[in-house]
Amino acid sequence: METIHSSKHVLRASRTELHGGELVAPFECPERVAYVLEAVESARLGEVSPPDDMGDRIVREIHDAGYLDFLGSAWREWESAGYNGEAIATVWPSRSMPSTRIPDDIEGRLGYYCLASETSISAGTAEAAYAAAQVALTGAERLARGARGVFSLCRPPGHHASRDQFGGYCFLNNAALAAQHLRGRGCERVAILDVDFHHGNGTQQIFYHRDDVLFLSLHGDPLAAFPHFLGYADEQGEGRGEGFTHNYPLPKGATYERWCEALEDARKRIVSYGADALVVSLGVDTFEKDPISFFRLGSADYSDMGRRIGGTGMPCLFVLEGGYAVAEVGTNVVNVLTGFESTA
Ligand code: 5XA
Ligand code: ZN
Repeated sequence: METIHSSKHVLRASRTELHGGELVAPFECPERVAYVLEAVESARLGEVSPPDDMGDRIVREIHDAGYLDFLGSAWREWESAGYNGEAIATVWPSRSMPSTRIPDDIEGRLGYYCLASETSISAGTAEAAYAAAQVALTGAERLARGARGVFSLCRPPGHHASRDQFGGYCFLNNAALAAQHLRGRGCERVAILDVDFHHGNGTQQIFYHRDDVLFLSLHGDPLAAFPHFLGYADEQGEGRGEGFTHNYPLPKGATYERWCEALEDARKRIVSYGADALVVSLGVDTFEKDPISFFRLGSADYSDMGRRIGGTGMPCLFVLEGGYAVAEVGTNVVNVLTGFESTA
């Protein structure tokens, strides 16, 4: 299996994350990619290639123009405002002031375009996010040209990024971009299976009214886990999209056995939908040693997960999302990919 990777991911190297009331070194760090690449190489998974320049057309189809302008200038504006730290949102248009007005000032714009304050914007963030988008789009193009499986080693991740908001370490929604590209390249129906520990709220929002992209997410119950405000089982899509979103919130301490019951249901739905291609939002923060999550999957479970995904018989693009037990992230990701390969 080919891996698409951009060295520009290192441009996303923020110093701060707001976690437990403290500014800590971010869990989502460049070292994650080094471990994944090392595992890809030692498993001889296949060639590692840089992304092609796929342009910004699809990025503009999925994301709001004002949001993209904001991402492009936020760091510059923050610096010129004279602040010393990284750009962290502190005020939002919330339930008691539900404004759609977009302020001029950077503090106000940050709040308007942010959905969770753990994620700071730092120098190089927009460039790294754009490179990750190209990694996803290139992977999708490889699939459109006939590859059975491709791995887009995206960083920063994407599944929390909505049409016009960043947060949860995500800025551009890599999996959504890949699905949209596949739609334009002749796939009538695309499914997105999100196996990250956290609900893919951004992906859900982007496709919530559409019937040409089926979205399924297995995740920690939002009553107890980030992103808290989306990802419940009764969210099933709206309008034309009704019945094309499926959420599987799972309890604290869920084992692979329990997790797999949800995967099997999702798999049946993907097969009966008749997707032409499957995009997997591949987070491995479901791992038992993950520092910010609460499932109990072990390293060997990821091989089985890959085999089951391969069992759908569909061409599959794996897009990296979360996973913060840094030393084991590579092994767990590559176990999924080799499991999938074993079903060829
Ligand atoms: O998949 N999403 C993540 O891993 C980010 C979670 C952020 C929690 N504050
Ligand atoms: Zn996650």
